Amino acid sequence: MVRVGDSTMETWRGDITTLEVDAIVNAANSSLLGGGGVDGAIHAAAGPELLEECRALGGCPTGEARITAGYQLPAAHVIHTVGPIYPRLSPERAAELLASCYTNSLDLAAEQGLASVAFSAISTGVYGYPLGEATAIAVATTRAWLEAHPEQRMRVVFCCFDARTLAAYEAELAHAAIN
Ligand code: AR6
Repeated sequence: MVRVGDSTMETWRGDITTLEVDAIVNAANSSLLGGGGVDGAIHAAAGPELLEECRALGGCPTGEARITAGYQLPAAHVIHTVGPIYPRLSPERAAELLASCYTNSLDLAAEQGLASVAFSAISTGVYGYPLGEATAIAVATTRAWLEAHPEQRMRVVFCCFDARTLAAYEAELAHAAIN
């Protein structure tokens, strides 16, 4: 665990749909109407009311975020963010958009008065973002946000579904802890 003022960043390995936090962050697509990967798992576990609420939102541009209730999930809310599709963009533009996903998700969490947020590894699955680069952006952007919002006392969990993702986040957090 890494402390940033009164806030923390930590890793956790497993299925994000089992986490009892104020919000889990979904790696959605711009339709917000569900899909495969973590998005499919979240919709399956939350139940059909989640899709109903998402439908009313009318989509979400890449890099932005929207919040819904968590319905049958142990998490109270779901923050849906749309990561960049890596091969379709320049690496610079992809990096900007991925950082926006983290910043906008944390902004939404703060606006709603939430104190614990678990992120999935946005864009690192079907959307093809190289894991090491995506992890560096996730940790650096979150850390910068926590430093800029010292009053928020946020617990941030990086949910890692597999060993490779966990290893990448562990390395990045170790780096963040000593720098
Ligand atoms: N809990 C936590 N992480 C998970 C879970 C889970 N249950 N299942 C998969 N992951 P991806 P993307 C990890 O492909 O790259 C969808 O179809 C997975 O191992 O879910 O942003 C959407 O609708 C990987 O580390 O998201 C979009 O169309 C991470 O979640 C598109 O995929 C992200 O992989 C979004 O692609």
